[in-house]
Amino acid sequence: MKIKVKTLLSQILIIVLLLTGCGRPDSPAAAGTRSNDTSKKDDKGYITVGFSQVGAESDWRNINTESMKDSLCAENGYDLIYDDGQQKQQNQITAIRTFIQKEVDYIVLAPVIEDGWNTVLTEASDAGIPVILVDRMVNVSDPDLFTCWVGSDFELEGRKVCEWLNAFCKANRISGGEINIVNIMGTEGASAEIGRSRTLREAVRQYGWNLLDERSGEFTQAKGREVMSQFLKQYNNINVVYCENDNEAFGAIDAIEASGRTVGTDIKHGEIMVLAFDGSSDQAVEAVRSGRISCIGECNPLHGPRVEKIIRNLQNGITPDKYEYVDEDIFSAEPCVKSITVKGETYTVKLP
Ligand code: GYE
Repeated sequence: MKIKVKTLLSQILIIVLLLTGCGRPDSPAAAGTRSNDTSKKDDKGYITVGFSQVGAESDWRNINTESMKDSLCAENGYDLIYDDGQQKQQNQITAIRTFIQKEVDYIVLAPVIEDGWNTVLTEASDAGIPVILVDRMVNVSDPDLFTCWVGSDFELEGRKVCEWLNAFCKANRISGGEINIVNIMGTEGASAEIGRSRTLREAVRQYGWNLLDERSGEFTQAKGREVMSQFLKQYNNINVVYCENDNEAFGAIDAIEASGRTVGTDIKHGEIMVLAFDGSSDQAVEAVRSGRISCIGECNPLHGPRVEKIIRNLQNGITPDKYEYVDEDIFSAEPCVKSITVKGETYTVKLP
């Protein structure tokens, strides 16, 4: 009899705990919860997200990964499946197919390059899984294959840096024909590479600079160093290097210094000017402040909270903007250029 009372009491306790929601320490916080809930969640109440990241090629990327993991965390109600694509599209396609098999609620994709996504994104769409793009863009036949995109305006970044160089030349009475520039491109076919390279080529035509050569540094420090040492062996008149991210710039600086040259803005007296993008790491901030990198077009990696907000909105039936561009600055310690104007918009040049 005693045992039966005990069993009854424990059954009542279990029912009370279940009704009050206690006794489930692994329950997520209230991300997207609402009464009359039609939003997506797994049995435990978590929103499952598969995130296919490009890789770990740069400081920007590592900060971006941290930001995504911090925002799509268990405390915010997410079960995140993270996959590092190691800069290979095929790995990313495989990851997406695994996410589809696992029936995740959302797929977040940072695509390594723009082309080649039609098939796998059609598979995600057929499975009814929304795809949120972050950072780089895809080039697909039907824009309905993804829900929305959030990232940077890479052409604007490129224009800003080129305008800065043009303003620097004007201020120092350097003619366009005296500029001998090499481009260490990012991963070919990636939105960040396409936008930043395109705007450089436009500025070259517009301002009469000499573009001596362009080669990919794949957004890594090691490749940046390798490409810059090849350039230095091949051309003896380089006075500007346009690096499509910070890490390539660090590698290029190593190569320049190893060849016995110095980096800086005094190109009339043999220095090589280093231009870059991102400005994400302490090392990049230091390089701008000390003048080793003359100008950086900022690229903001902190997309985690933005993606989290998009998912929360979707959970609550709110349609996000199809394209969301983030605001960014331009950094330099060189005092002769205070501001630059691109397409009628003026940007103050800042110290990072
Ligand atoms: O500039 C670079 C990274 O796509 C914006 O990728 C991103 C770029 C960033 O590897 O550092």
